[in-house]
Amino acid sequence: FLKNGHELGLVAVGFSGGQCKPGVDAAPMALIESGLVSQLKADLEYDIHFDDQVHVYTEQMPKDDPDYRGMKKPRAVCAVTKQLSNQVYEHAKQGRFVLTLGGDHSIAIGTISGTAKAVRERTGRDMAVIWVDAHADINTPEVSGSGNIHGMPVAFLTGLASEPEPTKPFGWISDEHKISVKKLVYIGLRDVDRAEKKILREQGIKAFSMHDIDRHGIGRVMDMALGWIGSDTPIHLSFDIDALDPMWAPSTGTAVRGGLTLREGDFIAECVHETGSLVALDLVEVNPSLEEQGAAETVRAGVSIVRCALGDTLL
Ligand code: B3U
Ligand code: MN
Ligand code: MN
Repeated sequence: FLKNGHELGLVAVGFSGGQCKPGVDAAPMALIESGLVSQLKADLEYDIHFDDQVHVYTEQMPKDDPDYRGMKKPRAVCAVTKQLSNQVYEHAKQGRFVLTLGGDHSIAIGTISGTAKAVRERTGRDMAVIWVDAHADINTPEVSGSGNIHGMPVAFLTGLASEPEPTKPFGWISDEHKISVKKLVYIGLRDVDRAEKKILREQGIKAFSMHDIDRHGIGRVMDMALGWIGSDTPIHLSFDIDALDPMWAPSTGTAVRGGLTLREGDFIAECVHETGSLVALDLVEVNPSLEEQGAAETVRAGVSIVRCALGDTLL
C-alpha cells in the first residue's frame, strides 16, 4: 500500500534562488536531454507521470524580496517550495514514487514536506530521510554565515528553524510536513559549519562523514545507516551531487574535495533501493554551466545515481 508498482511522478524544478550562482536551473533539462526519462521508461519500465515542464514558477516570483532573518531571497524560495510541496504531495498520495530534478538544495523544503505529508496520510508513519551531501544544510537563518537558503533546508524540515508567523516566509510549513531528527541520516559530510556541528551533536543526529566511510567502508556504513532507520520505514533520499568527489562531479556550486567515488554514490542509491522502502528521490545541485569540461560528466553521474536508486542493477 506504500507504493503503486512502477508508477513514477517526475517533477522538474529549474530553481537556483537558494544560492548565488546561476546555472543549476538548467540541470533538469540537461538531465532529461541526456536520456534520463527515456531510460527510466525503456530500461526500468516505469510509467512516468510528467507534465513536460521545467517549473520556474516565475508568475509567483516577488519583485521585491529583501532579506528576512538574514535569509537571501526568502519570498522566492518560499513561493517555489510551497508549490513544489503540493505537486510532490499530489504524486505521492497516489502511491507514485516521486523523482524531483533540481535545482539547488533549497527545493528539498518542498519535496520532503510533500512526501512526509503523503506518507503520514497513507501509512500513519513518520518518514525517514537519507541526506547524501558534502554539507549538512542544517543552518538556521540565525546561525547561517552565507544567508543562502540551500544551506538551511534541513533546519526548516525538522522544525529547528520554525517560523511562528504564518504570513511570513516558510510560515506555511506545518507539523504534517515535518520530519523527525531521529529519522534523519547523513552520508558523505565533509564541509560542516561550526554551528551545524553543534546542532548535530545537541540533537543526536546520525551522521556518517567521509571519515566514517574511510574507516568502515561504504558497505558497513550503509548497513549502519539503514539499521538506524529500521526496516519498513518509508525513506526519502535527498542526493546532493556535491557529495561525490569533484573528480566525478566537478560542475556544482560548492565542490569540496575528498568526496565519494561515483561507485560509492551509486552503491548508496542501490542499497536504498534494495530496502523496497524508497518513496522519493531528489537529485540536486548539478550545475551544467560551471565547468566547460566537467558538465557532461556531472550530468552523467547524476543520471547514474538516479538509475541506481530506481532499481538498475549491475547483473
Ligand atoms: N554551509 C554553507 C555552505 C554550503 C551549504 N550547502 C552548500 N554550501 N552547497 C552555507 O552556506 O550554509
Ligand atoms: Mn545540499
Ligand atoms: Mn552540498
